[in-house]
Amino acid sequence: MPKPIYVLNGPNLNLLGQREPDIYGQATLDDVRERTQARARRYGFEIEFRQSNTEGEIVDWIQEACAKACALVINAGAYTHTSVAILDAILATDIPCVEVHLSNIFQREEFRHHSYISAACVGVICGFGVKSYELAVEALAERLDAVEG
Ligand code: CA2
Repeated sequence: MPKPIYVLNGPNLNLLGQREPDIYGQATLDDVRERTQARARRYGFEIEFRQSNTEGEIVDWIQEACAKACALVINAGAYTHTSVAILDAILATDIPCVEVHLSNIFQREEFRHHSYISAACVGVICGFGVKSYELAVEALAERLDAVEG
């Protein structure tokens, strides 16, 4: 059994489905978990899905993922645009990381156009709602299969 793919979610994503459905859609974070899990299983992977409103906790989980996960998917929420600590944590791992966003951050306010963490990621997927997570897991699963045969 391969190590799981860690799927980490940042601040306020626990509110999904309850507020701002015009931007983030109707799906709840539980729906995101279920759809991402189902997609990963198709490729023979399990996921470890978490959400935190605390920057330090996310850093701790990235460090944990380095030892316990085969890959990382991260929606760092607003920390995407502010956090050198999360960038450094991802840079310190040797597992592939994909940055995801529900919304198309480039269609939104200027301050959302810059991501600190993209530089540490193998790819970035945004604008497809929950599907962004499914696409990330799919891309990682295919990449891991290609690397490990
Ligand atoms: O589009 C994304 O996935 C974001 O990472 C979401 C973040 C935002 O700061 C990024 O710029 C783009 C915000 C997550 C907040 O989620 C909410 C969900 C429902 C209601 C209120 C906030």
